[in-house]
Amino acid sequence: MPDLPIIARAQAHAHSAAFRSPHSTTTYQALLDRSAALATVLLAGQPDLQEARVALLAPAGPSYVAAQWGLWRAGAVKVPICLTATEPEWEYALTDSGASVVMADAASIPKISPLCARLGLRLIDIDAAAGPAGALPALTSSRRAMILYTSGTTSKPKGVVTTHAHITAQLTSLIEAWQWTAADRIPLFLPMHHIHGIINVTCCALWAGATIEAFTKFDQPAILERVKADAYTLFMAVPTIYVKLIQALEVAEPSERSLIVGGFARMRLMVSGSAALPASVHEKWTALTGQKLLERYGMTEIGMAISNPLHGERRPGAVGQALPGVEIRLRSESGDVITDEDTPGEIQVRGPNVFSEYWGKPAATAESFESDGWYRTGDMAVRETGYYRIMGRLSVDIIKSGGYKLSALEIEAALLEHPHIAECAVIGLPDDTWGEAVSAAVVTKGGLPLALPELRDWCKSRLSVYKVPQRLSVVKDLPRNAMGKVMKPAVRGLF
Ligand code: MLC
Ligand code: AMP
Repeated sequence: MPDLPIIARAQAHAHSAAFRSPHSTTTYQALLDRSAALATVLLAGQPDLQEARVALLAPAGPSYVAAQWGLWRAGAVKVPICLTATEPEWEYALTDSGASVVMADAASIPKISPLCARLGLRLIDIDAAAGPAGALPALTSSRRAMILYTSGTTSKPKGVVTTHAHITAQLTSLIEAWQWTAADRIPLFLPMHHIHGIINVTCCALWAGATIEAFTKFDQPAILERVKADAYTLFMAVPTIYVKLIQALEVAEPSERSLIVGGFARMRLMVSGSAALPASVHEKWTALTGQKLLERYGMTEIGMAISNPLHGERRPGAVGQALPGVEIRLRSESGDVITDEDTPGEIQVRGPNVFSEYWGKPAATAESFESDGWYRTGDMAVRETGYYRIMGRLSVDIIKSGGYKLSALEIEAALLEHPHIAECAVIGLPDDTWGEAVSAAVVTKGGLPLALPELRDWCKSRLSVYKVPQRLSVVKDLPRNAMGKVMKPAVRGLF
């Protein structure tokens, strides 16, 4: 039985650098060796973990990848969890996925070990676990590989299940479209519990035999130093990061600015995605650096689906055309497939890249597919002279802040636990930096006072910081319709 495709690809580049930092280089062979040792530790004498769920808590870097490959090679399913999540959020992901093991880097061990003890989970320190590599199971690509938690139209996040075959399809489509090669060098600074960081940057780079420079977060000064030194051929980020980079360039000394701009200008490709890139940001970036950003559209459930071309027109405000192997259609509210240009409809997707199920949620899975098998994204788009342009979402309860997808319902449920809050409505308001800013309109009990700084502090023990409201409006009443339901569009007027 051959190895998993991702492992076979790594073996082909055994002696190349997979990761490079100012202090060290990690070859593909070193990652393969570490992952085989970790797989053996995980197996602990069993022949195959048979899709047991193994949570992964670690920053981007060689340890993360060694653990990812190790658990895959042992036959387990990876459940990456957010480094900065709160304990209740970790607990939800661990219990919902039925994880039996947590793999964490040395720095994360003290943070998660009380929870693992309480839930009775085995905890493995990725940086300490070592030993000889034993026999590993033979695996096929139809095995489940990953459960990624994504917020949506339900209060609690849903686990998106992909197999190794789905991941391979997502990767090969991007490798072909953006012509990744072993000569590519890319910085990795995105969170490692979402596909942008996992699939588009890490897995694509390692599939191609390219080299990654990992940062534990978006460390702008350190990254810009490396940009100046021509360290990268590729750059992938969310729109908020381009907004922040534009702000930094605008205030930089002219000599410093020209060094940074030179580094960006010499890259072979710069990509934006995960949220709408305003045409004005696209155009400003081109004016500053000469680079035309390539905007693409994707989603946890489908990987990347639509992209502007590597060669050809990259149109500001548009996301381009279907990626290789991916089928796209627009469907009207009445259920007709739209064939005309300029008529908006819901984006629906079909192909080997599309996930199989929401973990343990057959009803939610069934609802998200049409009866003819197309996945319903919930995003609206229109096709204009051959290119798709995203128009927004069908649900008002989904917010995108700095590239993170958030559920207004999840945030409302948390706010309702606040002792002063009687009613609330959460919406995303347009924001130049974050795309949308989480904004809460609240009615307090008996008119009790409530201020944003205290509310943010209170929320931070319950919600990841990027979900915490950035704007607050204390009101007497929420706008409700005759049925008593809050009218979210009217909530905007309260700010
Ligand atoms: C950080 N903060 C945020 C935030 N990120 N607030 C709202 N929304 C966010 N996204 C908070 C910080 O905690 C801090 O709060 C304050 O804002 C300022 O922080 P900062 O240091 O300026 O921000 P930074 O840490 O640099 O983070 C910004 C960022 C980050 C853009 C780098 O948000 C990020 O990595 N986003 C990418 C998310 C992502 O990968 N999405 C892809 C999902 S997959 P305080 O209170 O401490 O001041 C997907 C599919 C696809 O969407 O198509 O790719
Ligand atoms: P997630 O569920 O976190 O994977 O986020 C996927 C969602 O991000 C999509 O359903 C879109 O709403 C949004 N998205 C991703 N890329 C783009 C883009 N280029 N333009 C607009 N929205 C995008």
